[in-house]
Amino acid sequence: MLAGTEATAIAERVEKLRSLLNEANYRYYVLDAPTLPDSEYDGLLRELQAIEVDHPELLTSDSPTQRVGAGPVKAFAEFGHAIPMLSLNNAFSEEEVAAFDRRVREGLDRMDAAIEYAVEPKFDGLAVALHYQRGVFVSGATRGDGARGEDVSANLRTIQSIPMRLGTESPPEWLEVRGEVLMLRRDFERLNEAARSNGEKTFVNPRNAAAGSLRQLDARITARRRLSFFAYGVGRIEGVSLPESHTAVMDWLTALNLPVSNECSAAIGVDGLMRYFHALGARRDALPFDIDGAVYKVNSLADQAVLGFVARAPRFAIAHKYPAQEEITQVLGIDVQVGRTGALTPVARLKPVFVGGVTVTNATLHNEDEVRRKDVRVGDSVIVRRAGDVIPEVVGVLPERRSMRDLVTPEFPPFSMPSACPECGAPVIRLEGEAAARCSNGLSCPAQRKQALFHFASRRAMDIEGLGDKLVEQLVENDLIATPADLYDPSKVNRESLASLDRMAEKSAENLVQAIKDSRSRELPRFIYALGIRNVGEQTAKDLARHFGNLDALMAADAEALHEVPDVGPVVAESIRAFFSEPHNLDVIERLRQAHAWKDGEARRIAVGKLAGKTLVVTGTLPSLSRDQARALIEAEGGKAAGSVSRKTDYVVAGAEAGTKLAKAQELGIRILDEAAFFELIQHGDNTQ
Ligand code: D41
Repeated sequence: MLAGTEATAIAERVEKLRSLLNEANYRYYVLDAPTLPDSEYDGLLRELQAIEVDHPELLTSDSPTQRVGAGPVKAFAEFGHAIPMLSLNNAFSEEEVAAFDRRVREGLDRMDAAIEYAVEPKFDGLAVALHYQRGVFVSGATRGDGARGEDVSANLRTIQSIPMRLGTESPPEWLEVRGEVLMLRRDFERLNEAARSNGEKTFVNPRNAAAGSLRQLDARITARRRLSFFAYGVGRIEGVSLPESHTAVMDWLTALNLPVSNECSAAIGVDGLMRYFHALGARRDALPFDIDGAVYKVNSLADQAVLGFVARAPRFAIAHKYPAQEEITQVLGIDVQVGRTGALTPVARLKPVFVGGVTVTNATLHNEDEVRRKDVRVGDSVIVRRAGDVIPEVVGVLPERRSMRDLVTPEFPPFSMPSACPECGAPVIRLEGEAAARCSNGLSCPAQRKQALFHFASRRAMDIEGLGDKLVEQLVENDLIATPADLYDPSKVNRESLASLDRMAEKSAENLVQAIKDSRSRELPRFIYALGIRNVGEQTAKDLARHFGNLDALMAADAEALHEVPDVGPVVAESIRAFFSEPHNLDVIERLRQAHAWKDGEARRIAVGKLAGKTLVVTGTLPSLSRDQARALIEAEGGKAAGSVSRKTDYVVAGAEAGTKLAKAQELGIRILDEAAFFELIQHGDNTQ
């Protein structure tokens, strides 16, 4: 036993350390605004750990040292919810939202009123309840079936944004906070990255990763997984009275240091709900976490009480869902497609499934390693994802369904890449360090020839209207054309030869001849892009055209000259050099030159404009300009609008919700402009240097 004064001093130090660490944690994980350097945090934590080891009587369950996770348990204890955790009814359309609003107005007998709603994201995670007794976290549980869940207190303690003590001097006797546990996308990527490099199985999406991590019997594993929590309501409450509205409750929880998403807001009437729904939907892909809809709640708690419940869902709330971005379907077969550059892409043929707003029948499997890693086989049940306008992909298989399948059909072998090109039979090669296996036959492979031609004619390249994939296929298969230059050869492509093709009326033949004519003298950037040089996309094509001014200068450029172009690194430079070393390509270009297929610049473009020679990156949402508009302004002033921040960047124009690009700019000490400063720069140039 210690002498009284010394014991008091130690206890006070422990208290002090805990409150410093809790505060630092809160600032780091909830406010996203760290104030204490990591090294100091670690020092304080170690000091606290040392005292707790020497004085075990001072150890408490809410100590910051307890977040590392307790040892494994055999099973979770059952946890009965004092107040049942209800479920939410869903709406999938504006009509269903309007019907919900009508039922609310009827239920409140205020048919002509515009109702105020609290609006919030529908987090795609797991519902949990956190219990605080006199401000200290005492237990927490999953929702389970709503009446009883699992006691996952030890796991919840490891979630850094969940306070172990509420941020108040006068805590309520009891507070049950309800919310959603999820994994941020960046933490999910990091977790899968680590799993991949260790040859372990990856998670198919952040939701599964969050569920798998929270329900670990060994909380030390949960601690390493980095989960997040957002509050969306309260349950059992004692010793305090709630404010009058849901939004005020959320503000109160915020003041208690609980994490509340800043996407939470209020809206009036169906119009207000729909505006929120669309605005949130537009930002959906840019949010740091997955959501599957928006949740609307009658804001007045008194009105909520009047409305009450039907069955197990409240009448005062509804979840308005976005079209699902992921669905389960079955793999009917795995094809291998040959792309423009000869890359072989395995593609899953799927039982048709409605996902992300369209019916999907094919999904990319990216490359050989991806198929192997996910071990996708014919007959498997798979999760297909289509987010935004991205090509649908297979994110993973549901292995538990494979064992069921094995009972009825024989096992399918693991996928392997063919050794010969499925289109031309040439050997398939895979260079060291490359993910893609390729057909070695170049433009002698009809598939590559078709893709090259299709790309050449595409809208953002030479823009030859009417020359789609079906027509290109016929032209190549009937040996009318083999290269883009043949398009401009009237002895090959003319009204008669075109009209002889299947499903080609005279009028459309005439239109195509005209469209080919119209495509002559396209500007250099389009032409460079149309050539289909590996690793040269639209932006790089623009950069090259701007830098070299004409095609001859580009063709003559050695690696060193190419490196002077912003954003051109060794890989791109090598692709360009390889392309222009190929005799076949030189021959085609010469014929295109004679056909006047493009308009060359006179010489290197003279740098003019307020931003000449400057590289800018636009990130986040600007108050009035769209990102494309900002880019256009930069280019009009002779500047370069780059996609990523590097040491070559001169300015970063940052709007709301700017993320990693802004952080990187700050790290590199790059000048950061808001929209107003950007306008100032465009109008008056940089006056500060
Ligand atoms: O983000 C969510 N997933 C969310 C779920 C939310 N924002 N609010 C919710 N509100 C409720 C009520 C209105 C019943 C308190 C919910 C859920 N419930 C919920 N989560 C899982 C089942 C129900």
